[in-house]
This record gives sequence, C-alpha cells and structure tokens, in this order.
Amino acid sequence: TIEFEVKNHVAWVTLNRPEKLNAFNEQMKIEIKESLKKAAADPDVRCIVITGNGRAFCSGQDLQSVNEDTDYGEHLRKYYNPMIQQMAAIEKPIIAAINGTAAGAGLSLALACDFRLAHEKSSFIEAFIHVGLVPDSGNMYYLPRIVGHAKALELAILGEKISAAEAKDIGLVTQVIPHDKWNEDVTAFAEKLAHMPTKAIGLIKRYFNQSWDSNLQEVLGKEAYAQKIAGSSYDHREGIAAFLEKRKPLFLGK
Ligand code: LHQ
Repeated sequence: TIEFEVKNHVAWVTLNRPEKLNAFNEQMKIEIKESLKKAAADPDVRCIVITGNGRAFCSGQDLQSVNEDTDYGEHLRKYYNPMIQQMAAIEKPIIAAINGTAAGAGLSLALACDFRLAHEKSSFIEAFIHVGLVPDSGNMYYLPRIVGHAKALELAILGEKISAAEAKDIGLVTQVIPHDKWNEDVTAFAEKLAHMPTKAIGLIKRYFNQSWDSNLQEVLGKEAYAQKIAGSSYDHREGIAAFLEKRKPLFLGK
C-alpha cells in the first residue's frame, strides 16, 4: 500500500490505494511508519516527499474499515498520533506533494509536513465534520498555526472544499505548480532541499516546533544552543569558505 524509493538523496513515500483515493487502512498506517523510519535512519536521505498515486493525495481514514466497535481514541493513539509525532521528530525536511484531494486525516498528514506543494487540480477539505467527527491527527495543532485561528475554525466547522489557489492565498500551500510540470517541479524542489545544510534544517524544525510553548528568554537560550551545534557543522565551514572564495557551496548535510 506504500511505495518507497530513494533517489538523489530524496526518499519518495507514495500512498498507493488509488481506487480508494489512498484512504488509510491498517496496512497503510503500518507501512507509512516503516517507510518514514527507514528514511529517517538513512544518512543518504536528506529530504522526504510524501505523495499519492492516482487522482487523490489521501482521503483520510478508510471509512469502510471502521465500525461501531472501533474505539476511535485508541485507534488514534495506536496509529495516527505516533505517525504525526514521528514526522515532527524527523530532523530532515518533509514535503507533501499534494497530487489531488487531501481530505480528513489525509489533510492532517499534509499539515504535519514542512512544505505543501499542490497543482491546479489539488483540493483540500476538512471532511471530519461531514461525518460528525472532529479534526484529528495533529490537525487541531497545525491548522490554526498555519492559517490562523479564525480561518482554521471556518475550514473545520464549515468543511467546505477549497481549491489550490485559495489554499495558497491563506498560506496553506507553499507553491502551486502547473499540472504539466508537476513531476519535474516537485523533483526539483525536493532535490534542492536535499542539497541544503540538512543539520541546520533539522535544528530549525526542532526549535520552531518548541517555540510555541516557550517565552522569549527560553527561545533565545535555545537559539544560542542550536547555533553552537550548527556553527560546528561541516556545512557551516563549507558555507563560510564558499562565501569567502566567491563560489557556490557544496553542502554535505553534516
Ligand atoms: C473512500 C474514502 C474513505 C473509504 C473516498 N474511505 N473509501 C481517524 C481515526 C478513527 C476513525 C475515524 O477517522 C479518523 C480520521 C479521518 O480521516 S475521518 C475523515 C475520513 N475521510 C472522509 O470523511 C472523506 C471521505 N471522502 C470524501 O468525502 C470524498 O470521497 C472526497 C471529497 C475525498 C473525494 O470526492 P470525489 O472526488 O467525489 O470521489 P468519490 O467520493 O467518488 O470517491 C471515489 C472512491 O473512493 C469511492 O469508492 P467507489 O467504490 O464508490 O468508487 C469512495 O467511496 C472511495 N473513498 N474516500 N475515506
């Protein structure tokens, strides 16, 4: 249900249940975690792309594989929550390449990524409300932080589908790519990130996440700590050398 491939320092994690719009069944939830674990552990991987096969990115929980006996709280604690925490803890950039509809927990998955790329036919829907549920899988954490409180409430409660252009307007999407340049531009974006100073990117991710729960004094302390680590990296030395020699840096991610 998940395809995994590493190419040019990029790990491609592809959701592969196109006939169900890549809805999460149990196997997919297990396999995505394994793929992310592999990508996180492989020092050759310096960027991760999550995308879908077919016309959707991901339609969220497979509604055919839950029933009255399913304990939703337990289900979230067992499958979705660890995946979302795993993504936040991966100190490498993660891109959601949203190749179509992102609905429910499929939208939550995209929100937990560090960048969201879309094309003109991609769409976004907080589908939970239409089946009498609440946003989950980190949606209540990330959505208001990405689009602001009022817009998040509007999307979650009204549950209206929004286009890629609207998503770009509210800051939900990093970039809208022309449909015919999709593969090429997503690959270029991912490979660009995969050749940047990976250690610094990981530290940025870690401390931006922590900054929500810290005051100014704490953030200043954490910045000083993180800068000491970044400042002793190979890529920092290379960046300085390249600047002084007036050439392009060759970052190695260490
Ligand atoms: C699907 C699904 C799907 C199964 C399309 N499941 N088959 C967490 C923990 C525990 C419990 C509960 O929930 C959660 C978190 C959640 O994610 S809750 C929210 C779950 N997701 C949804 O409510 C979205 C349901 N899907 C839709 O609203 C639409 O399918 C969207 C807006 C995604 C796309 O609409 P269309 O482009 O019109 O496509 P479609 O509706 O015709 O779907 C195509 C096929 O995919 C169809 O199957 P069929 O056999 O009739 O061709 C759908 O039944 C199937 N499908 N989503 N989540």
